[in-house]
Amino acid sequence: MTASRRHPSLLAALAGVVAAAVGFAVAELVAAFVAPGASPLFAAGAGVVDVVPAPLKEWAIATFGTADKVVLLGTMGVVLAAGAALAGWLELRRPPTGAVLLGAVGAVGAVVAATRPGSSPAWALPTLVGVAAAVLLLRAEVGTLRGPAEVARPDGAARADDPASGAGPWTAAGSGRPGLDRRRFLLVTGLAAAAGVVALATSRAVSAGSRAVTAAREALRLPAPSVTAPAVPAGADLGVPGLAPYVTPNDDFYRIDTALRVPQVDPDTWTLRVSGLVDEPFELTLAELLALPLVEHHLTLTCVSNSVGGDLVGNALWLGYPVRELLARAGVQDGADMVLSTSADGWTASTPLEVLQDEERACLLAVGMNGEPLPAEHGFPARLVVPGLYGYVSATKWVTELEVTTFADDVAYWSTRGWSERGPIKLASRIDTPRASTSVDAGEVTVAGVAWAQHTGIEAVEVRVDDGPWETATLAETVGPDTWRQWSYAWDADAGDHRLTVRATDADGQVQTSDVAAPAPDGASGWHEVDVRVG
Ligand SMILES: Nc1nc2c(c(=O)[nH]1)N[C@H]1C(S)=C(S)[C@@H](COP(=O)(O)O)O[C@H]1N2
Ligand SMILES: [Mo]
Repeated sequence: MTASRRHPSLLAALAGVVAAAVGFAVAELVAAFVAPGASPLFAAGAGVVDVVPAPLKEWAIATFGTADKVVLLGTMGVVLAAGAALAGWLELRRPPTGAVLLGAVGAVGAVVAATRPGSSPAWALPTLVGVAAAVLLLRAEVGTLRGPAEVARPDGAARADDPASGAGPWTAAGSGRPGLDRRRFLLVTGLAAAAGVVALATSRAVSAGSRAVTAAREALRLPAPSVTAPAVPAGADLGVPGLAPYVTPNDDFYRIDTALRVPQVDPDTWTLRVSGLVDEPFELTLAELLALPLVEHHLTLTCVSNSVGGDLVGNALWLGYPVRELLARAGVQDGADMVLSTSADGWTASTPLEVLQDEERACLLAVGMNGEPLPAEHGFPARLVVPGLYGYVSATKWVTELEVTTFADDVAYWSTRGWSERGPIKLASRIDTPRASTSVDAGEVTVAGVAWAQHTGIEAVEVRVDDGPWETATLAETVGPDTWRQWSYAWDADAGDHRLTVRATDADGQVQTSDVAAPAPDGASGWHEVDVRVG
């Protein structure tokens, strides 16, 4: 007796997993040719992202931070592997139910892939080919497991010598000779797995699209700004260890979006369309955009999902063209009050028209971030940045369209999922050092952090130790009201457990509220507190 005689169920389950994995690899290969976004795991993941209820998504962002995508894909992988194992087992016990199960899941996946925003019917192809491969392989693999013992089954469910069972040519060879089955099984499975690895490697190599975009980005030379940003004053960065730097390096800049795979937008074919309630809709190419007089501006982006004390906030030097000029060129018609911006991957944001038309506000169609073309994750080749509004209602990455419309007529991506349709950034402050739950030596301790009230500006930051009085912190310099501001406070710390609390006051004299609010629906509020032990 071989292992397959004694444990055919286990081997059948393994067969299911291998068949599904090879199917995915084949689908990846087809996707590399059809469209990168059509890769079934990513398309299905994107579909999951869209249907997951908002609270669960918030929980995932809060719990896993920027690892949320890895967790999602990992979870999907585990669920799919379990389903595939079940399909293998079913295929052994009740053929062809396992194959039918695989086919049905694949059909759903194909529909999801083909109906994603920005997809075409062709996007079903990778999944369909992958599923066909998985089904054929599953039948072949499980066929090697069905020996004479199965032939005698009273329900006749699995007659290995019956060609109608579709078990394939290996069955006939294996069925009459116990002992060969297992070797056959391993041969078929091993060959299939090897083919899957080759398919996957080839798909990577063929993913020339993204490599072409990477190369195009590296070759792109940004023009010099016609309006240069004021130099960052030396006193803007206090250089305190543990304190977020005044300007956030691109690699450290937080990333939040719904895209499982970073959209690869070809800068040579990219256009921005300005449409809707305008006299003269028009399209702009990247070459045309780069030929316009560009403006440099420092501004701090913040995500509405940022919790009190959180790090979904970053400050950068942006290079771009004022959106108000684009709107003026198109000629905005009466009655409009909103601009719905759309990205290459079908995401949308609703930004109040008056904000974008404000002469005093540097709302930019940005192409540069800290002196380089936008990194792919941050919207290459072009995105919006708007001082004073949370990213979900303003900062569209990979932007392709600005549609002038009304809040009454159009609703943006997150506003249909429980978030407020308008999102002004709330006044906030954060303690970066000392970190929560750490120990510091008694004596002078530098407490430091950042505070932001984009477009209004920070006027004061105060720190409180335990229930003591509010003490005024020292503010660092800043380039202007659109960025965060560092602060520090020299604390004469005595031994024991202490709680540090921070609050800011904006340039309008508004004191940061102690009212605690969760991020949904329009941003968190409350004071950031840090518990430290002084030893
Ligand atoms: N295309 C697209 N743009 C998007 C998003 C998105 O999901 N898709 N998310 C927005 C949100 S919620 C935020 S906070 C900012 C974050 O920009 P960053 O990733 O460059 O920090 O991008 C905005 N732009
Ligand atoms: Mo966000």
